[in-house]
Amino acid sequence: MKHGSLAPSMMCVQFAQMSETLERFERFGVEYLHIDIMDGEFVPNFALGTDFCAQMRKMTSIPLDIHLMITRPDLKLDYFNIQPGEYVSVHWESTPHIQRVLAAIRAKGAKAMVALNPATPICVLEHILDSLDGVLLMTVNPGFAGQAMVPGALEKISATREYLDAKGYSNIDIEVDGNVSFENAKKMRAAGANIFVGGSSSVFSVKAPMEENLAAMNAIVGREEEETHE
Ligand code: S6P
Ligand code: MG
Repeated sequence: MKHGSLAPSMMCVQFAQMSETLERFERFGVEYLHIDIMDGEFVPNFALGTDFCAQMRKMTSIPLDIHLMITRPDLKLDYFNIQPGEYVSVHWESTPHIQRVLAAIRAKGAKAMVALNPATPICVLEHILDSLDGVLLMTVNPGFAGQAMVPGALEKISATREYLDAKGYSNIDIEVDGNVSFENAKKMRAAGANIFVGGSSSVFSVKAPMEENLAAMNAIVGREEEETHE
């Protein structure tokens, strides 16, 4: 099985420890920084924004994985100065023009992903398969860190992987976001996920030092120790 990728959720970072944290991520081969953008409308919370993305690009070469939890992302994409090689997820529920915004993301040289809330069925993928680099499956209702995985999340991951493979789209990534704990991540990987958002239940868990959390997640997603350490 091809190894998976880890994308720590930056809304969980201790801002006072930003430099050390990014240095650790680079040392442990973290592949993406997951940036939660919330507008207080699509989700009942505010989180990171455009300036935070700009700061991260200055501080590290790890590509951003921008998760837009905002209404009408098709009208706001240009706010984000999206760079080639970044991942950008837009919620299927957030715009009547999902294909248009996915195409606009690709036109910037970025990877286009559709995000699905837990209750959104996977049949909505049918007519956008050619426009997708990935599917972000929410395994909690979006808005907050620290929630429990919703019932049926693992079955939805398996069903999505089977659906994509059956349609001939094995290349489309499946990212999982929400309570990707050490225990859940193993099950999510077995179900077919390959990008793992690490938040308060794994990378940023206070139960162990961050180095231990990163090493444990790297092992779970299938990255070899020697591949990631200096
Ligand atoms: C939730 C957001 C997520 C969280 C992540 C936190 O709306 O999209 O990216 O930051 O779920 O992880 P955890 O382990 O606290 O659930
Ligand atoms: Mg997220």
